[in-house]
Amino acid sequence: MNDDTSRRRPYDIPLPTPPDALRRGPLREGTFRSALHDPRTAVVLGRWLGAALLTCFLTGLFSHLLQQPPSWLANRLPSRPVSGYQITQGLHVISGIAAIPLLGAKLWVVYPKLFEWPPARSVGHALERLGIAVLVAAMLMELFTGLLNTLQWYVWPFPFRQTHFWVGWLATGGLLLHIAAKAPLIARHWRRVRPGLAQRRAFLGAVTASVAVVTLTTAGQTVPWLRHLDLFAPRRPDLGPQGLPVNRTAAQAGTTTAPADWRLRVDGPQPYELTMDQLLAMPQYEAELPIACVEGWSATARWAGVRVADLLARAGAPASARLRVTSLEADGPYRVMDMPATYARDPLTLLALRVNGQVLDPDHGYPARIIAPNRPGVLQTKWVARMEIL
Ligand SMILES: Nc1nc2c(c(=O)[nH]1)N[C@H]1C(S)=C(S)[C@@H](COP(=O)(O)O)O[C@H]1N2
Ligand SMILES: [Mo]
Repeated sequence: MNDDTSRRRPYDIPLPTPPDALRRGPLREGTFRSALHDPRTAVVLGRWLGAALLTCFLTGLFSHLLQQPPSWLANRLPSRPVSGYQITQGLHVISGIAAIPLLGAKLWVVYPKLFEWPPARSVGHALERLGIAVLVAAMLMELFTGLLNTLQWYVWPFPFRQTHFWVGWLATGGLLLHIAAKAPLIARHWRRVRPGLAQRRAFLGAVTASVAVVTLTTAGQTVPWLRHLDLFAPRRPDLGPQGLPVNRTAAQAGTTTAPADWRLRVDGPQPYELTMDQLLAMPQYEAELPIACVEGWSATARWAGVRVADLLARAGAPASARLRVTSLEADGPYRVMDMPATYARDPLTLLALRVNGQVLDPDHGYPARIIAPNRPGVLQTKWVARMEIL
């Protein structure tokens, strides 16, 4: 045995090459002729795609933490900046949509590698290829479910949020391993070599143009000055009753007519009930706040109503009180919402009774809804019936 083999690590174990008779169709030498199936093009696209996916991952993580914080974090979540979530979730959906043409182009550049010969040179090489299969599957799954979610099209039997969360970790972990495995190759092709390939410039130009088109025609759902270019996004932030879009209508929630004897019930050390007239007799405050839906649209409105902090104080709650809000809705994933203390005591957090100068439309939560700064739209509970100090 020579020194070389004795120092061989397990993943270097060579695998036999299958017989050449199997080398047919795309497996033949020289099947793929385009000069663009090259590492430099893959590296340039990889940089853009990596930046988009990293943005997606970090903003997605933030969104999950705001929606389902672990208990140690719940009371540390910030209620400022007011439009924090509007910006991060806008970025999440914008970078996710931009990643679709980037991933398509990147897969096209590297797909001849699928037909590499021999299929696996060593155990290490086989593992690397397996890792890439998982990475590609996870990314496709992530971008596909995310895109369909922005269209509110839930065509799968599994819960969206949990799946999107865990597959996101899988995709990001796979991406980091891929970058580590390819580090030497990436380093070699990081810098531009002159003269560049005219064909590559044209290809990358076309990819940039596709990214620009899909971004500019959808980002208007959250970026006001792009509103008029918003051709393909499912929502126009200014279309809907009272100039605001609606996700779940009162008809869908079965709350078109609030009961005539509606009262807000507040449970705590000193529980009480208030009629609409009594609520209106309390000090009223205004707040200009966005609704930022996880699906990527957002819209800002002028809300008016009673401070949640005042309602809690009246029930004898301490300033550190957390809150549970329940909707009139009979069922639905957003019927019950928990609110950490930072939001509950923020002077901008309202039990809103009016929007843009009018009584709330049934679709926006009549008789009363929650509106709080820096929170995902799913937690801005409509048709409020009850508040409970936890
Ligand atoms: N009770 C209840 N509140 C709810 C919902 C719901 O389904 N039920 N949907 C939420 C979602 S997903 C969003 S984005 C906002 C949308 O508010 P809007 O319809 O007033 O624009 O309301 C939230 N409040
Ligand atoms: Mo939403």
